[in-house]
Amino acid sequence: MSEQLTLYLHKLSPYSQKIEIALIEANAPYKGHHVDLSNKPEWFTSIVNPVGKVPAVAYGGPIVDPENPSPLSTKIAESSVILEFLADLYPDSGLLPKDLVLRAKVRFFNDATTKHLEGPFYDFVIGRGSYENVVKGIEFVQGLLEEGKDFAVGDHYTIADACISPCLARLKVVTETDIGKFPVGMGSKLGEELKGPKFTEFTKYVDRMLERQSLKQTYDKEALITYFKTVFMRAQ
Ligand SMILES: N[C@@H](CCC(=O)N[C@@H](CS)C(=O)NCC(=O)O)C(=O)O
Repeated sequence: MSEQLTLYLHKLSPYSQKIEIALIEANAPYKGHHVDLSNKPEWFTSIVNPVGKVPAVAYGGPIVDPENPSPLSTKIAESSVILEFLADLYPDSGLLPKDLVLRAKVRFFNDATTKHLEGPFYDFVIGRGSYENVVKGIEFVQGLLEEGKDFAVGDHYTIADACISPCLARLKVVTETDIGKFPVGMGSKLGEELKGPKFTEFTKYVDRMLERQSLKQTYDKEALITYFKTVFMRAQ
């Protein structure tokens, strides 16, 4: 039996959401604790994650108040590291396939989607990236998807799906609402482009991922839209 696991998270953080999704997909018990990033508690940076970012995990040790973390638990940060840790902790969950080639494919998918889609997309949303790079990223990801398969890699849900899903949810919001610091209309234009025949495989994959219970359970679309409106309000 695994030991206690406390996940320090922020409800609007896509990186935190990757971890919550993976935990739910693995049917793993955990305690989620929300960290106020606008007023970070001292104990969080001094004991849990010196970098001050969520997600972070405290694993093992006694069961304690999350705001008073035990020195006996192991603290782990960085969503990519935590995803792999969960896959190792729950080897029967299928979060990482047993087959070595498929495992490598999962890791490549995560590396590629982070670099080619997540990075360019978040840059685009904050007004520092280009539309073309987002489209290239989508093309790249689509190129990794195998026709007729439901998941990113192989025949099961893996950390590859968990890793990309929060970004897909935000892509959907941006294309539906046109909220972002890019020039007016570019978000909607991307939405229209994604409806075309060129991106059928990608769009079908997005729809499948957004239908997962683990995604729905960890994602408050209205709260995200409200947050995006506040943060990415364009100058008039
Ligand atoms: N590379 C990190 C990124 C984590 C990250 O940027 N988290 C943001 C929330 S989405 C954060 O905690 N920001 C607070 C801060 O930087 O002060 C990961 O994958 O875990």
